[in-house]
Amino acid sequence: MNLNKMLGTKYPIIQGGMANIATGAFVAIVSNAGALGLIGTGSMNADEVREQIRLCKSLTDKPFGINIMLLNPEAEKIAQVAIEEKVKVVTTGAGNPSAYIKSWKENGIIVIPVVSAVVLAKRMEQMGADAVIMEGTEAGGHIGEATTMAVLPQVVKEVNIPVIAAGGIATGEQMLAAYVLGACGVQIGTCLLASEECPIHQNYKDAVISANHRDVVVTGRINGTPVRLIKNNMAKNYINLEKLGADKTELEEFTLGSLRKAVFDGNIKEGSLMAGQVVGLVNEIKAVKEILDTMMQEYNERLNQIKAEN
Ligand code: TUI
Repeated sequence: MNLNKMLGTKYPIIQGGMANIATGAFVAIVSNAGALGLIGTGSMNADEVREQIRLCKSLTDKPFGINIMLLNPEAEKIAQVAIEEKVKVVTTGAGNPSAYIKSWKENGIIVIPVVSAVVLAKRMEQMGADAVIMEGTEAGGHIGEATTMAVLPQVVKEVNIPVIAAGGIATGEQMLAAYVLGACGVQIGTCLLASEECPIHQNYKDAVISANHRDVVVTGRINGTPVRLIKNNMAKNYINLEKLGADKTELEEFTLGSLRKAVFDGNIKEGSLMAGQVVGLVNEIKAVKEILDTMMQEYNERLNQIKAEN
């Protein structure tokens, strides 16, 4: 499957719908640069989502979508806003979107759930999803257990819909690897944090640029909401709270509240600096367009090099 044909994009690249980060304005920049931007509706309410969709429409005539984080209590209302606002693409995360897929499809929306295991990918295919994004545990934010390398090909083998790879992808070489494993496109997040246009605090960007892969850790392994982020005071406190038996809701609120501290206040000690294991490859701030163009150029160069050498 050609993802550009399915989505109407220039590049088969989707920008992850990062909560509190991927605003309508940022998404328009990403879509104008050739990828599919996704508004990260995270913990927004339905009115805020509508506002961001309208803002994005006013800034681009290129295709874009929204990501619905299913732990959001407003998820059902946001699912309806997507229909009312005629959003082209909906992706979902952190849960099972089965209840909404039929009505999205009846309204002509392209539905692409994010999954982190083969079983959910199969269920999404049965429910009528157009494609799935297989997100490996290398990713930043809320994650599953499976790696991109080991489980992406298992998803490709088990479903007949297109599979997009996420988690561990920041370069054209990694994108090519995902294609070799059967993906027809990639979703990226961490490398876009280090863009000039990304609306996060400069301190967050600086932390991403200076971090290496051992600086990211996973909180929430005990309570069942694993989140990958850059290690700091907050992460250490969280892991301690967990060990003391804090309940899941308390910890989820703690994480979402601290994401805002990182994104808006630049509080790198107490904020939740969500990022994936690829941070070690992200070492400078570039324009979104340059990040995307470079990725495609690397992809083509490595592909040609492999062909020439064999
Ligand atoms: O959703 C993400 N990444 C996120 S969401 C987020 S906001 C948040 N903050 C604190 C706690 C929770 C969320 C930050 N990063 N990625 C997509 C993703 N979806 N990864 C894993 C999953 C997933 C997990 C379980 C998808 C489906 C699923 O289904 C469980 C079921 O019901 O079968």
